[in-house]
Parts: sequence; structure tokens; C-alpha cells
Amino acid sequence: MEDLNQIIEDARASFASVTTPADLENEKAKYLGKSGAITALLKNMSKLSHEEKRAFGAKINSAKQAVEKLLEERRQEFANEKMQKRLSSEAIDVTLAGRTVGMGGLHPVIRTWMRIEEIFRTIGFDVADGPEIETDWFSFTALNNPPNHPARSMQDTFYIDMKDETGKQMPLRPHTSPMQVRYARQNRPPIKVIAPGRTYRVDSDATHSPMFHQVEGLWIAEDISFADLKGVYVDFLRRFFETEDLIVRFRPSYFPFTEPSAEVDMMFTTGPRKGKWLEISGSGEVHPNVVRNFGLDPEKYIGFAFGSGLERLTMLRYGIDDLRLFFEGDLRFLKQFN
Ligand code: 2NM
Repeated sequence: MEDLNQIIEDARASFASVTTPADLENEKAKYLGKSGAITALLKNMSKLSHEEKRAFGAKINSAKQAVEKLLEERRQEFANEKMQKRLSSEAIDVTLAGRTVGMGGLHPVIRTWMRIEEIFRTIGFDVADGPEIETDWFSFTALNNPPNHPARSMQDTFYIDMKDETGKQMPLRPHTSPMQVRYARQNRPPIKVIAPGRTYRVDSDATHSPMFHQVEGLWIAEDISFADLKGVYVDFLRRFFETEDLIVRFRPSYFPFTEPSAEVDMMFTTGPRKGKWLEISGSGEVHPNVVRNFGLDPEKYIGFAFGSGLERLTMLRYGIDDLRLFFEGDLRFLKQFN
């Protein structure tokens, strides 16, 4: 009996001393294995009488069960340790701030674009949209833009490796005027339309970007004048800048597609920016050649047109001083508009 209790105590001590599950299984062999201590006792039973076998066998069995129980307990400890390690290594701190999905936002130039569409729609203008890869005819020829005009030269205009039906290489539109031509040829006067969109020129410095945005407007009717154009434009600017306190002047200028042509300047008459003329737009009466290319009789119809840069309007509206901020994608800048 001394033997059995000793075996149990030895098993308890050796199971406790192992540090890995594999070592534990090795220790198990010393007690329950083929040549283990308990197995050895069972082998010795052959010398005992029937009565003694019964009594001793029962005791060995209960000792064996005790060792098996100790073994099972130790196995369970290892399993628990393993689970604890896993739980702590895979733990999630539910008190940490969540990583939310970024909502994105509208670029300030796009806000200007949407705002301009909204304002002009309320005064009866349609909004036209068209291709950024244009034909030579819609980009230049239809607009009375002679082959030697600077806006047409290879220096200013991006060309892509694609030809139109007439075999001419296709430009990226350097202005949205081609869209005005497309629209005027597909609609009957009176025509009131704006064409906002991306435009492209080979130009890149602090105040020029190779891709920029324009909005052009076109109004064709039988009996309108510069005064009507000015009225529309002043109304637009006052709503765009959310102030009645600005005035507009027209200054003589030159564009191939208009005659006469004028620069449009504006000036705030109150506030911190008052008293300084700001160049804001180009404009003019559509040239008779262009009216003819619209498919209209220039003796009957008169057209007025204007064009503005959306970046410029956006800079003036928000007080942004560097064009490059629009294209750098810096969230510290962009987030201020959302
Ligand atoms: C400008 C300045 C002056 C313009 C002309 C036309 C069209 F298609 F009717 F001929 N669209 N836009 C125009 C006129 C654009 O941008 C500075």
C-alpha cells in the first residue's frame, strides 16, 4: 500500500514538474506505460491468491485511476494555459476608437462647378456636357481659330495618338467651346447654355495647370445685346459670391471666336477685398463665322458668349492663394471644404 501511495505522490510531483505537454506524455509512460510502475505491480499479481488478487487488483485500479486523473488535470492545465495565451494575444480592445470608413468629400472646384450649374439653371440655362477628346474642327476651325493662332499651336495643345474621320489628329479640348458648337448645332434658338468641364493645355507653373476647369456660356437670340450679357453675368457673380456689393466692367480684348471681345473684371465694393479690379472672365459677341458654323444666319441671330476658369473663381470665393493646392491632394487642404 505504501508503494501505491508513493507511486501516486511521485506521479503528482513529476506531472507538476514538467513544463510542456510533450514532457507530460513522457512522464505518463513511467507510471502507466508498458514498463511503468503500475503496470509492473499488475505483473507481480500472478503470485497472489485469488482473494488477494481481488483486493490488490482493486487497489491498483484505483491508484491507476488516481494517476490518470492527475494526468488529465495536468493536461487540462496545459490546455488552459494555451487558451489563455491565445486569448490575450488575440484580444481586441473594445474601448479603442473605431476605424471608420472615410466618407470622402467634394473637391472645392467641383463645389464651384455644381454651384454654377445651379445658379445658371435657375435663370433658364441648360447645361451641356461632351467629349474631352475632340476633333480639330470642333476645337478650332468651327471657332474661327486660324491655323496660326497661338491657342492652336502644338505648344499649347495636347494631341493624342488618334485621328478623326477626316484624318486629323485629335486634341484634348483646350477650352469647352467645342461643346458650345455641338450644342448650338443640335438646338434651335433661343439658346441659353453653359458648358462646364475639364480642359487641357501644355502649361504648368505656379498659376497654370495642364488640366484645369472652365465654364463657358452661350446665349443666342434675335434681339439681345452686351447689356443683356452683362446683366446675366453680374447676377451670376452676385449670387456666386453671395453679395450684392460687387460691380463689373467690360474691357476691350481679342478672341478669335468673338467680335467685339471683352475681358470681364469685377470689384467688391465693401469688405476686405474692396476696391481692386479682378480679372474674372472673357466674353464677346460670337463672330459671324462661328454663328454660321452653328448652322445659323448671322444676319438674323446674335450670340453672346463668355468663359471663366473654375479654379480662378474658386480661389476668389474661398481666398485660396495657390493654384497648386487644388492638385496636390493634401487632405489638410481638402477637408476644409467638407
Ligand atoms: C471665352 C471668351 C469669349 C466663347 C465663345 C464660344 C462660342 F462657342 F460661342 F464660340 N464659347 N465660349 C468664349 C468667348 C469663351 O473664354 C475666355
